[in-house]
Amino acid sequence: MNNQNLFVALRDAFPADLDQTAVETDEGLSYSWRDLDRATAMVANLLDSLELPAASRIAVQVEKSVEAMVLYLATLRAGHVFLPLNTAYQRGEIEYFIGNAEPAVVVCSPKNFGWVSQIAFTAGTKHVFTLGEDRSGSLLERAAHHGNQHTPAVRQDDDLAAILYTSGTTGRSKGAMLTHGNMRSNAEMLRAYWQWQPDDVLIHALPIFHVHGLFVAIHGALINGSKMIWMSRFDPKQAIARFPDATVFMGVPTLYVRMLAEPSLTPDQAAHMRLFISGSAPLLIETFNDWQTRTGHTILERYGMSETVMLTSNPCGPDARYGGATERRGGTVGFPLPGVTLRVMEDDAKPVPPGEIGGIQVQGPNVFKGYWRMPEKTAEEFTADGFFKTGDVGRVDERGYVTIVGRSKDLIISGGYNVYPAEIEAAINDMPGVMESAVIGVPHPDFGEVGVAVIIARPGAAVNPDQVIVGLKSQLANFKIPKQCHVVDELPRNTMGKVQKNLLREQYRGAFV
Ligand code: MLC
Ligand code: AMP
Repeated sequence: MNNQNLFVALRDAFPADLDQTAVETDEGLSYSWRDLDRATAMVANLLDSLELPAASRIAVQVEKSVEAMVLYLATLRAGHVFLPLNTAYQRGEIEYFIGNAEPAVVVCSPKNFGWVSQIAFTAGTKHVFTLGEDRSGSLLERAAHHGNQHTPAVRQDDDLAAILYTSGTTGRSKGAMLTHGNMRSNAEMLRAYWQWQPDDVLIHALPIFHVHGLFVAIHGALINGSKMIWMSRFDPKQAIARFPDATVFMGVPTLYVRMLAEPSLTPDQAAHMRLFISGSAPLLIETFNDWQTRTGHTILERYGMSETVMLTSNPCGPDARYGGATERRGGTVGFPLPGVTLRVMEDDAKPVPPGEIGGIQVQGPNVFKGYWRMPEKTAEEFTADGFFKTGDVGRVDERGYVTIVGRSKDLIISGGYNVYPAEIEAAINDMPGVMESAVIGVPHPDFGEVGVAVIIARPGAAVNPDQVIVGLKSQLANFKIPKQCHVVDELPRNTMGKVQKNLLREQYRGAFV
């Protein structure tokens, strides 16, 4: 039977000479393609030895390292389902994800073993391993006893490969179920659309627990047999210093803003680069223009989601579907990718006239299978004719370029991370003395957008904004913490009594810029 396991597609793209360098790290380590093949085999053999049911969830909260990527690939290879977790998540958040996903295996940083293993064992997880960023921990110790040959598990396009938790405007986080077919089709299509070249080298500077760093970047390089320059964390000086050795860079807008602040960013320094890609959050037109001026390169902006991997992209070369268009238009996210159908709808029901604004809906082989164990939520997010409602609001111009103008979901995107105000408000409202709160996103020069909390105290109670921040930090990932907290007498409301967040956004929009 034809094996549609994503790992097989990635492995098939390894270069014939397995001794070439596949990954070079900022610590000066080098991994060959053979190293990746053997290491993924050893970890896959370890997973096989645990005799887990097929498609078990493998939940992973570890610092970025090449071995963490190996664990991801080994999970695919063994036919299980990868569940990446942001290292910023705190106890309550992890408790929810593990309780909801019921992983068979949890892998955490050695320093977190105490509390993470307690949560995992309580939730019924049988195996907890550790993996440090310096290759320490029980995962690799155990894998070292296993063979370095492994036959990939047979998986079909529709089988689950990963679950990515995304928050929502109401209720708890939902696990978006992505299949081998979703990700393979997207990776193969992007390879062609972004015109990956045989000698491309990718600078990998993003975290590997979300779509951008884990799928778009890693799959992009691997499915083209391209080397990666691996940065354990983003440093603008270091990234720019490596431009002469690389050709492709992928980043969220904050990464571009930070590199623009570096005097070393010059056309000469960027001369060897072929392609700069931005996504996960809106790229300001100033950043787009400044990048062009400072480097001579035009950033290619694209748009995607955890639920769909990549949806649209500005052209890399001429796009025959759009009259051979080559222009990368700042402020737009380009064209629907080949195979993706995108439509803009009014009230989720009828198409808007061309150029008009509405809700963006999509369909394609990249669109996820649904939310983990939430059939009602899944049904709510799809239309009767099978389109996924992205929650993004936009328009398509006469030339076919898609522009995102806003979101119907109450969401803040800060430095490329999603922050759902409802989650922060719920945590604030639970604090002593708080009557009500509203969290809004306001412009920020570095993160693009950040959260600001506006709070009303109960009559007679005093709420200390600093205490609110301290309280939130103990419960929530650091990037979710509002950068300012104001205690006020009242919140603006409409006639129905609903808080008018648009007025609050207006009031605080100058807080950081
Ligand atoms: C860090 N901080 C943030 C933040 N990142 N605050 C708001 N938003 C963020 N994104 C805060 C921390 O809480 C901390 O505050 C302080 O900044 C320093 O933390 P740090 O960890 O040292 O920050 P730094 O390393 O500078 O991180 C910034 C960053 C990082 C931009 C490099 O946020 C990042 O890697 N972002 C990329 C996110 C990403 O990959 N998104 C892809 C999603 S996929 P304090 O107070 O604690 O000191 C997706 C789909 C798609 O959206 O289309 O791709
Ligand atoms: P996530 O749930 O983390 O995958 O985030 C997906 C959301 O990020 C999308 O629904 C968009 O709102 C936003 N997004 C991704 N890429 C872009 C982009 N290029 N421009 C504007 N918003 C984007």
